[in-house]
Amino acid sequence: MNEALPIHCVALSGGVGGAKLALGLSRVLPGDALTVVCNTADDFDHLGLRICPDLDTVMYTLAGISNRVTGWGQAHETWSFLEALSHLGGETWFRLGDRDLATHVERSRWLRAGETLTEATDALCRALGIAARVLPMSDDPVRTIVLTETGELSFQHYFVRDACEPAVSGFRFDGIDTARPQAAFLSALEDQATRAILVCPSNPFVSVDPVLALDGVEEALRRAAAPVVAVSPIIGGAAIKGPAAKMMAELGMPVTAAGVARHYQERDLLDGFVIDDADAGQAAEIEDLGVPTLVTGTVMETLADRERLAGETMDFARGLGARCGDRAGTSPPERFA
Ligand code: FO1
Repeated sequence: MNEALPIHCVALSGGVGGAKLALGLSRVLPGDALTVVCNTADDFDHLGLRICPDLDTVMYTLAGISNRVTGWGQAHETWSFLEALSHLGGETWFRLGDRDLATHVERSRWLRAGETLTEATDALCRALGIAARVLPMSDDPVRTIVLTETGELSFQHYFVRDACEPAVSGFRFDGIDTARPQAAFLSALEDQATRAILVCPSNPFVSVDPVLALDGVEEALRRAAAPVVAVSPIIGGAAIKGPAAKMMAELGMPVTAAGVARHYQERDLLDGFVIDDADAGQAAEIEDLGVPTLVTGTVMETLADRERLAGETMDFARGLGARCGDRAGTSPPERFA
């Protein structure tokens, strides 16, 4: 990894897989060279508090306080609040730990004071000592509605209360028509200093698609001078965590890394795709989509795994940089020399 080149990276992230790669990126890039844009369509108001799971998973992971077992919430958690709530007959299906609760209370206080979600997130990141810039995809509300065989479900009802059990037939992002992409996010895509735009190994439907659905985002990705590289969340026909594989099967898609590449490439978004060694046999199929493919180890168990995959993905993107100049129809700037 050539440390000399100050590479500004914009990473789109949702869920646990996204946060893992975001951590790797935060370790191989200088603090001010990483912007992590988080899905906010999982957010919901619960017990009078605004809960922002994908922002919190990234913040906790970058701050080194995330719960490695569950993947969400904080480590060394205690549950006195939830216990007391249960005795009062309150809703406890969505488990809020005592430390985690402080984040929801503080964020809700900022929002009630009229601050934007960006400003609240910025304050929380400063308090947690996070060097990378963590942005919500939008300061306007977007809410994923999961269309299932038994009717519509709000995202957290589908994901947590019903444990992803109902078969999905589609998704709707309520608010998407009026929600604006967070301003610094959109300008980072257009910024000449941005040298890589990474789609983390997150759920394509409920973590990445809400971000892409925001007005102007797909267009900005297609127009970007920086290469757009996605890392497959599907390895060997399965997702490491979460319902992505189940959703793909229920939507009648092939549950493969190539299936994910096709999902993004049918919108002409990709300059590169990263798949696991286990799926090396699919590289040709993905290359046939016109998408150069990096085959490497993408399972991130250790911190070293996270750093290695982040470094390899950035190097892969840098190598593609020259190509994206062709895609944009302009000669590639010297920056990737
Ligand atoms: N996921 C669960 O499966 N069960 C929970 O009780 C739960 C609580 C929770 C609390 C705070 C938070 O930020 C996330 C939480 N999650 C829980 C995960 C959350 O539903 C997912 O992380 C995202 O919405 C999808 O990535």
